Amino acid sequence: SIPEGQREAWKKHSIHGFTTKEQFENETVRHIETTLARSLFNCDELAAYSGAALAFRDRLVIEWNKTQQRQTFADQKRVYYLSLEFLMGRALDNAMLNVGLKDVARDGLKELGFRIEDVISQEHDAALGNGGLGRLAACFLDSMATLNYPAWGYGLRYRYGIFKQEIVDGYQVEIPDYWLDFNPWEFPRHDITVDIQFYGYVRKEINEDGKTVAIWEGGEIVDAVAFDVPIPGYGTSTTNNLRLWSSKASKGEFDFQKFNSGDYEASVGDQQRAETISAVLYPNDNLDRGKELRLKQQYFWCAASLYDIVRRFKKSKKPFSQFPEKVAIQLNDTHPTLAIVELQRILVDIEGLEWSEAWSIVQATFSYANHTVMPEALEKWSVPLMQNLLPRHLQIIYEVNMQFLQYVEKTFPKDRDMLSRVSIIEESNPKMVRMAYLATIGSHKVNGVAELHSDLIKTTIFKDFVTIYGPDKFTNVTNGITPRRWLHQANPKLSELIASKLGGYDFLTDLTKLNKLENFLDDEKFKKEWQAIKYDNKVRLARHIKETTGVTVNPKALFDIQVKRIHEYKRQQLNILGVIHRYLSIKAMNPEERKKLQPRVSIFGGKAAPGYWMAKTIIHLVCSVGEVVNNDKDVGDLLKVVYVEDYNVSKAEIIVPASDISEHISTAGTEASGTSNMKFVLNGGLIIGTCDGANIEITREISTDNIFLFGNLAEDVEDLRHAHTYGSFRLDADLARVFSAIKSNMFGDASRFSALCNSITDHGDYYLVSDDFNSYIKTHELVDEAYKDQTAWLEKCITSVARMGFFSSDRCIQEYADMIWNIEPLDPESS
Ligand code: Z2T
Repeated sequence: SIPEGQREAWKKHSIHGFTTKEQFENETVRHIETTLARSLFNCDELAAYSGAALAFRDRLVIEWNKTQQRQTFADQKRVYYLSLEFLMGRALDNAMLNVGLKDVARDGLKELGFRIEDVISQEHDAALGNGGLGRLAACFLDSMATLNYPAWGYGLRYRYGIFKQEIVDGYQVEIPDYWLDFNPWEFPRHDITVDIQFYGYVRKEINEDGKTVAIWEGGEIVDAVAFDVPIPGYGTSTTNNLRLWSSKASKGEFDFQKFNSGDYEASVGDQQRAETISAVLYPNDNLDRGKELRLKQQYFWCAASLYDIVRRFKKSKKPFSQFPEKVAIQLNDTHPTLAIVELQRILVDIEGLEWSEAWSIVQATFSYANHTVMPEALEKWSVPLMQNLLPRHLQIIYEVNMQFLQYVEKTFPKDRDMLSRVSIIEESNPKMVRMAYLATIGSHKVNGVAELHSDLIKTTIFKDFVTIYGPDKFTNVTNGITPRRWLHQANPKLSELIASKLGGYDFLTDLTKLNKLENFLDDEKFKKEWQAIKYDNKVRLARHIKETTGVTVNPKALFDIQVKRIHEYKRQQLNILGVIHRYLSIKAMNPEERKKLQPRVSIFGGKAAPGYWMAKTIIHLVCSVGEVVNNDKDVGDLLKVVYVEDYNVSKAEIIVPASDISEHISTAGTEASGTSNMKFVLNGGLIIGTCDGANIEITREISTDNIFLFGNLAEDVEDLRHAHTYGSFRLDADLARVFSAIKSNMFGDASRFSALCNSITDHGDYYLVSDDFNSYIKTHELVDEAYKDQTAWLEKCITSVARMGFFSSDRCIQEYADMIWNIEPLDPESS
């Protein structure tokens, strides 16, 4: 650090960041003219965005540095949130709001000749995630910073995020998402580079103390380079760090030797192979494909993060026995489970701790959140694959397993099958490592993400582990969303209206304060304003739909929205088959009957995993139905069907505030939580949904009067499926009529949809589309009926918003901090 004598000079020049409009304009123009080398003659909206982003970045960096110093000095326990996905979306708007200078920026940009909305929309989404799991991680970062927790995120810096989706002739086309062209929000830390080893072999050696030690040698080294992203809290100066690792060929390695020996091409090849590790996000949501490169990504990221965490701890000179008092590591699903093995390896092989002492430290450090019970999503790695890539880690896994099984055998001597059921190693061909079991055994707490889901994991995938460890190891933390992005940022007018009634914006940091809105249910002016805001939001979405699809939709119609990843379990097929049913009904009506109908716009959006053919077929069916319905003169405004291309976080900020009703209609017991359900209700839309995931708790909070529930219950799903496979499958009569229409080529060549239809009619209807069809249709009729009474509808919406306080990610992080991580906030004002 700088010697005492020179510190005055430093302090004199230390940057403080702008607070006034004047200063903001000054900083923005300075960045445009110098950092970007542009001028007022060639400053377009992108340049204006870049300048404004750099001005705000400067402000964030100042608080970020202070926060890191404060946290180091305070020497409190920190939490590290390990996630392979962080679905951040745009940063500028969020930074403006969180530091409380959006109005300043709006006025400043206006004076410089720009509309703030146009400037904000120049930014490319940071889309390092697939869906709910990645977006949850982003909401958690926002809440951890807002609540002043000393917390770091660790992830991978993918060169390509989730692909961009184009719809071409009604089919999904994937375009690579190269997003790093201009990213002012990341700071390369070339000085923070970690060597990561792969392959090789393990040698046993007797050391000076006569102890046998394992030495992992040979193989290859790849460098992990840190890139840091500042995470500002809302209304606090706390600015936490998200560290993303990027892969690079190691300088000291053989590529260099090849280079020197003249084999330039081979050296470039090695370079590229190393960079491949962090090149691309795997585009699957709720599916495990077991690819070697994915395992490499996981180890690369876990090893770099663990090295970093252990290095930081060692600086404190404390004994490792105190590690769990200073470090909590949260695993976002099983993707980072190798971190458990890596910490055990560091403690035993490198730091020389006894196995059992090390293992106690590991268990006390880690906790694991499960996000699905769907068998095809549970991670398993082939033993031969792991043996080759991570020979020492496989040995450690076998040792952990042996000790665990010995304990189980001793404790439950009568249950002969228990051992094979709970073994980390599945005795298949090839053998497989069951990552969810390893994560459970290596953690002190395991949680599900909504009550139903947490109950389900205890009775299904982790049933035996509840017997072994007792029920207290398993807990529930119901998911939440950040009200900053999902109310204040996405729906500024509604946020402002609420603030005007509640006397300020305190509800943004204590969402339960929304309950006071129920006092205004008789306030006619308030209700009119509320309604007008919803209408404006629908106009905004209608404009977006017109611009991107060419379809004209009437904002006075009921907007019915289903946007989420396309998956059979989420049942977009149920939705579109229901839309076809509606279309056929309209066609069968006379003009008098049609007049009585409630006009609707059915809006779909979401990406299908590139290899998921059934999901792609569902997209094609939606687009094909839209083609026919939208051009049918008989139908007009009564029904429109729209597919919104490339659904992502920034699109969600336009779509979510514009819904009248949204669809959360998964087969009961399949959607662990769902989080968009919370976003829609918080923005004054109602829900049609199944008794699944967080829908159940939303219902409990807002009451059954304010939600449209339908369908079979989770407890009955198994029996229904069983009945299907034993020949009692009955195709619903309305659904049969829909299938006949499809088969008549009404929506184009029916052969394109046969696999989809057959999955229901001939292959067991695993997701119970037919079982739930009638109840779904009937419930949509109730929706139409209810929407006719606009006053009552509006009151349902307002009442629901008032009761959504529970679903803030602040509440959720509070629960993790108190019950799982055992960490305290560090208030920047009180130190
Ligand atoms: C994912 O987005 C979710 C679960 C996964 O299990 C994987 C991915 Cl990529 C391995 C989702 C759940 O489907 C959803 O219900 C939940 O709300 C979300 O995670 C966050 O918990």
